[in-house]
Amino acid sequence: MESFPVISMAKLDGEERGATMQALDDACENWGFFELLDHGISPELMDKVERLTKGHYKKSMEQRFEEFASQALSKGEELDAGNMDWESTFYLRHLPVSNISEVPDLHEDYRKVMKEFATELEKLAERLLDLLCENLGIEKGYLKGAFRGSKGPTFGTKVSNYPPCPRPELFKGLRAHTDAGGIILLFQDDRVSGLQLLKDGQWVDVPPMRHSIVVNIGDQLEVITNGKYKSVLHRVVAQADGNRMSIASFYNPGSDAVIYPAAALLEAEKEGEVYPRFVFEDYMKLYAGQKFQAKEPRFEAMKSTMETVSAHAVPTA
Ligand SMILES: O=C(O)CCC(=O)C(=O)O
Ligand SMILES: [Fe+2]
Repeated sequence: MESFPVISMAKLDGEERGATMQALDDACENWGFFELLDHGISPELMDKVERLTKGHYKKSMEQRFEEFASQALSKGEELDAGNMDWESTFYLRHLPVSNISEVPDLHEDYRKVMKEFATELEKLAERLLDLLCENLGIEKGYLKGAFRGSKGPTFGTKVSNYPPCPRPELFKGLRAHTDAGGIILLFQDDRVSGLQLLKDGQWVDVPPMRHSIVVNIGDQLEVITNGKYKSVLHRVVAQADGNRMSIASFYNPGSDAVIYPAAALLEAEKEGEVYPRFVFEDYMKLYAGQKFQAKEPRFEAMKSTMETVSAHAVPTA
């Protein structure tokens, strides 16, 4: 089997640009995932983010998780382990409006560093969207524009720790799902593994690599690219040893952005449209209850929502 795609962004500036763009296109089309090196976010900043995230977990999250864990483990037969995730998380929102100053229990240094990290990730996400446009043969800025809505994109970070699990055969770190949004940038632990994606019916490890950023395609990019790029199922396997840090940042459309396949990517000869047109926030409402289910019925269900929207818009007088 081919190995997991790793792309050095430094090569985009030299004579290897063509081959690198090709590797990026191949990763988006055939893996839905790739790992970026030389992405422009400084190793010093990443080290700081890691140190403060791990410190915050110890200080403010670990005890709560251990209470949850001991309760879960003591439930025995009653336990519905198949519907649980062995993870400790909290969320930060950056766009359209940051909530970092309101999230409780964060040290001032940590707030500052996460803000700085988010700014860097936002730039990287937008740079990547333009590289995708180039590969897709659509106008530069198209994807950023498609995400814009009336208030710009939604951008947020899920900070997770996957603590060691004494019963890894029973619990998942995080159950299999595709991501609902646009493009996802992940800073994952460089020692403790666990993230896997489904490729050709087999679970493949996303290898830990120091100072890399793992990128994956969400459902919205699948719709906009008319399925040329696809969101891919992934999961986190609970580990018996080690605490895995994962900081996943979701660069998503604005809540009122209307999402639909780009006209340039529609295939004229195809009967009927496979992908729907909908308002992003309606998709998220549906996803909230169906995250761990297949995406295809979600796409199907969204097909009726735009008709409802236009029916509301018909003047009644
Ligand atoms: O922790 C990870 O590596 C992935 C997390 C993830 O897939 C998610 O939060 O959607
Ligand atoms: Fe995910």
